[in-house]
Amino acid sequence: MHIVDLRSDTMTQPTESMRHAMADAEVGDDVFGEDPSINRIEKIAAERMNKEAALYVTSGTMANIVSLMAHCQRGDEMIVGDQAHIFNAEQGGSAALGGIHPHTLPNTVDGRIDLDHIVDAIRPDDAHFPRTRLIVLENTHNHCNGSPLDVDYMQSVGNIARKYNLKIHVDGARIFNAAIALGVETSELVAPVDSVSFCLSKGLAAPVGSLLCGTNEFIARARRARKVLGGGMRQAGVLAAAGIVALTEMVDRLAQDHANARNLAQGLSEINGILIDPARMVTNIVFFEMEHPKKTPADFVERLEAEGVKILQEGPHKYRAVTHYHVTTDDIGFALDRFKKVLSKR
Ligand code: TLP
Repeated sequence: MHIVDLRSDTMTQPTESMRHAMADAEVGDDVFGEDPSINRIEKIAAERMNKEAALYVTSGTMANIVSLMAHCQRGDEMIVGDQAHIFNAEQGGSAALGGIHPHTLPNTVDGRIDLDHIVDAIRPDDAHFPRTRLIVLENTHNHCNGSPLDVDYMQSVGNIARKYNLKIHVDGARIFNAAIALGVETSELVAPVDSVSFCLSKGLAAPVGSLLCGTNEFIARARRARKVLGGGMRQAGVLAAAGIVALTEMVDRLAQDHANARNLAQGLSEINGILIDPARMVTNIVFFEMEHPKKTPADFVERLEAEGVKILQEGPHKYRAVTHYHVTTDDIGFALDRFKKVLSKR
């Protein structure tokens, strides 16, 4: 049976060229700094982001927690959007592992945090308050329709951070999607920030791995945090080898995923009962809701899956579909047909 798996771009499988690169990878003990493939991917990542250094870690979650721990001391506060992955979907690791207090501010529908809200949230020096240390952004913003934050916005937050002596971390799990959607260099997008993490194992199709980039001094602290979290790896170059292919061969094609997502969003907007603003879906993530939730089959997701289309339910009436390397233009037509079929039978 033909399956179109739109649950996440994490469903991507390593490409042939990744599998070959993994088999041929030169490796060493990375805790000793002696894995040539890890050293190479860290160099490539730092260059791509125009930062001094980079650190290879297992996952987006590890990149984020390591970064927060390297920026903040216990009892410090970070300003973070209420829809952020770091706040909602990483087990509260900032508090649980880092002792870092999250100060949440509302995210707008396009993944921003209002600039005035950020300034108002910065704490004065007072023994009652935690110390504001860090601003956290997410680009693209997963739960805000996969929206990219543009260069102007990044610079505006950068200006605030400099004025108040704060640091900025960007959860850039899908930062290349942002750069491609905006038509800018990734390095330009992250120029105003102190650290950026990005994932190899989402739209770029590597099996595992994320990178954290920043100054030499910051990455040295992050390397210590990675070790205490059990993230020191040995001959991990077999993994990095796939990541190098991801960075060199898989970035430019993300534009195709965006085009497919646009078509999916447009098609969904033409189906009776589905609520979506297709103009908002400009990367590979598509969110939609149901106009009449009570009329929606309770087993909507299961019925769709039985028809060969997998999506994720993200709220009582909210659903997510994500395009990626294994979703073709024809698959979008197939998926839209199945949506119509399932919803016409309610
Ligand atoms: N997001 C995943 C899972 O949460 C389900 C997804 O399917 O979207 N930052 C952002 C913005 C993310 O979307 C994710 C993963 C992470 C961090 C965490 O990355 P991993 O899963 O590698 O720890």
